[in-house]
Amino acid sequence: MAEGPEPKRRRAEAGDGDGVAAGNGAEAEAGAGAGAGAEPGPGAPFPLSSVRLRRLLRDSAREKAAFVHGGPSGLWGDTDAVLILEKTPFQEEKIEELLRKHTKLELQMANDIYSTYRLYPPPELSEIKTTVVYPATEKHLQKYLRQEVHLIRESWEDYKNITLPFIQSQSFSIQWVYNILEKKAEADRIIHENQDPSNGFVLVPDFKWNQNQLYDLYLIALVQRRDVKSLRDLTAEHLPLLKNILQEGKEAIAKRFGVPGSQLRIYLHYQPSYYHLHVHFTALGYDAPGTSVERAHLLADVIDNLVLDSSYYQKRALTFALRADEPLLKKFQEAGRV
Ligand code: M7G
Repeated sequence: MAEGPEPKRRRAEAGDGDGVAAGNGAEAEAGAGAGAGAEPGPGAPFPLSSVRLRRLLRDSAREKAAFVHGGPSGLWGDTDAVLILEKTPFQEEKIEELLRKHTKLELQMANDIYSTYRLYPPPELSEIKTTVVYPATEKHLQKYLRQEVHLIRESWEDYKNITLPFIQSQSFSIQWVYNILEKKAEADRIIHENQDPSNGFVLVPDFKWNQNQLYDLYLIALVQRRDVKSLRDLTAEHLPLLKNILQEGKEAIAKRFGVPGSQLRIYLHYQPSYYHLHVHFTALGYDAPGTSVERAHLLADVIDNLVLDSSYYQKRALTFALRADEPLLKKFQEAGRV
């Protein structure tokens, strides 16, 4: 990872109890330390302390994260919530402080030159990044539930006959995207903006990244235009837009964070979760979720493919994985395509 300016720390992300809500959309990113019993509504911190655990959807020792199905009680009613609890990466400049200021140290074992300990950090060095989706829909619960997956090979005909009608009836709300484009949410987080209605986009930190360290840098570019759902819609008409994202996105990240374009992985997901075209920018050295070959398509390759053939993505088959109980898998099974 390149050396660069330290990412700016936002107050709410530092866990000071000053929760942030992501506008009026159904999905909000909330800060920690919310007090129980706060009035519900846009901007009110989510009452984390009153959440009852309904189910552990998934946990991951590698990601050091737990995905929890919970429900707040009291004023917030009985609606479902998804909580993502995630231990944050170490920050180099905090390591000495961690060693110096630990509240307790327990020796676990000692053998020859080796010893292991349990070190308990002080509260300010033991942040847990907490993401709240509230109210959460059944689709959110399914998204985070651990399940078997199946690989689909979707032809263009499959897309038109099975996938497109399905996403038109079912897709996730993209209100959060419109909130960003209209500056109703996350306006203070915008890293770069091109306001052209056809070829412009907004670059913001992905809500998976707390911006405290560059190791797991993650930003997304959301296009201004609202008529492009996914990779499948792209033609040569969109080349100026895609080239702007690639070029200006790299420049903005180099300028703000000091990470050069050669250390960025810039890609689209197929299938995405949200059908409003967006591009992921992640640090090359970070094994970000969703970078597997069956989901990630490098933006530079997408551009080259469209230069070669404007209808490339309306011709070729695309592969992706679906979880066992996703309704789209059922549609492919009913059509005899799995
Ligand atoms: P995707 O490929 O549609 O789906 O990417 P995925 O979530 O399965 O990867 C959408 C991206 O948008 C993901 O990287 C999310 O972490 C990110 N994202 C989702 N929401 C609801 C928000 C939000 O409210 N704010 C920001 N900044 N990023 C979000």
